[in-house]
Amino acid sequence: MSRLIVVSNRVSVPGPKDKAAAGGLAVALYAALKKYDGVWFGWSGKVVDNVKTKAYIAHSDGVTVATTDLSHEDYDEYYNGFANSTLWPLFHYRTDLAAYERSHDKSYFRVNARFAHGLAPLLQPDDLIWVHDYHLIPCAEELRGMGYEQPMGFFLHIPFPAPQVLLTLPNHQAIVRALFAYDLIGFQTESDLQEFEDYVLHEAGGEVLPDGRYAAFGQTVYADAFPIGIDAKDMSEMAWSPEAVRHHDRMRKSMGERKMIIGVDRLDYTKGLPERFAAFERLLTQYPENRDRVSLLQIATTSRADVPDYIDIQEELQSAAGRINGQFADFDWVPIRYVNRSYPRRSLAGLYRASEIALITPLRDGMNLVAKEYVAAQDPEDPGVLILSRFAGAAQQLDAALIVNPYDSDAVVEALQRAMNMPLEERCERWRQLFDNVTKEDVSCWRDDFVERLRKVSALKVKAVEAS
Ligand code: GDG
Repeated sequence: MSRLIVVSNRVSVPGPKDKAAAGGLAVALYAALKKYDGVWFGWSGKVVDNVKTKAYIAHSDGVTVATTDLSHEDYDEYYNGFANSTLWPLFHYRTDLAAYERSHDKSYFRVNARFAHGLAPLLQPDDLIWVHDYHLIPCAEELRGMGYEQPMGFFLHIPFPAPQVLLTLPNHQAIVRALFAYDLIGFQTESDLQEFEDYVLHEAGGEVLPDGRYAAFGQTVYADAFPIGIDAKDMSEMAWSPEAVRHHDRMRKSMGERKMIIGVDRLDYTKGLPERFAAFERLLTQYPENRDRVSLLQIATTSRADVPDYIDIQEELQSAAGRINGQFADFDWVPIRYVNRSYPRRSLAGLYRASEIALITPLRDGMNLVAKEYVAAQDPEDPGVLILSRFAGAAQQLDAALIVNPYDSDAVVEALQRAMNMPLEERCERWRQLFDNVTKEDVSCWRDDFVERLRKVSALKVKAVEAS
């Protein structure tokens, strides 16, 4: 059996026993690495003065963990620069925020080359390589340039933008060409796949071959949608763990008879938080009976705190929450509980279960795992209502949610009003459909589908080479 090599910007090894500390994705990837005697390669999280190409190696549970550092220049220009200030906003349709610097573009390719050089000595001929996300698109192209022919797959966790948006990126062609060095590209949704296809056909002068491969830049690649899932069983169980029960009870006690709307997001301008606060404010204005009847708990974990746009969004939200609370709060009721910290996963599971409504309204999101976690954590006897943005990848699977356009404040208010008053029977019916999807299409299913498909397409490639 071939080994699995996972390459991602950050390596996130779950603790020896405590699954609850790590996210479902890290646990699922790690489980596969254990099964296939694998290697996890990525950035150590350290920024140092002198970077060595040779990776640091550690072993844990039969998994080889290989990490490399970044220099200060790499961190500024590759990580904060091209990855998080160019590709991230642009792939989320925020051309207004996407900054482009040729020097950052160069650094992006340079760091990818160094990752490839760090990984290369660890590779064996029949390894299967799976690269993750927008930080590392050129990784396979670098490895191919060095003569490595192993099967290589790439999964994009964020949306693939419409061609007209992608064209605003001066080096769009180099980025898409780099994708063609893989054997298989995985997108979150069919819509992302469609945008990729449009680019290949109409911008790269490529074609779709009869066997489904995409051909362009003198190369071919398979591509498909592999919607990522969560470890639903684990999240359902976690919602009844002692820590979850404690948080559930504490929150219910603090609310009395009132209802709670929950939002959990990394503090990021793609998550639609100012628009969410504005919609909640409008709910209190248009339907005053909701005052003193409902609160919004917004947990927003700080991320990328040294990118200026992230500082701006933090300030904007603090001031919006302060203004709305100043206008509507009473001595024993605060409309918005805005919390800038992160909670252990078990606590989060309890808070999900204690909330009657989840308001998940990103302006764009590759998938959105919080929507799925909320569903998994509900009490089947008395489930809450999920309100979900149509621009989250998850909306393409979770259509039994109340699907909203986050730019349409009135529509969000109507959905909130509907959720506040939804009878138990309808809540159960909707939740059952959502839960079935979340459990069936879980993270192991996503992982195994991708790895299996990568195996298949690379076997086809070998056959084609032998036949020629
Ligand atoms: C990217 C794509 C795609 C949040 N606060 C806390 C906490 N979290 C956890 C959530 C969830 C994860 O972080 C966030 O995942 P999302 O999917 O919502 O969003 P991104 O971070 O933007 O992830 C996204 C994903 O990759 C996977 O492909 O779905 O579209 O943007 O698991 O629970 N976890 C803990 N405490 C917190 O306070 N422990």
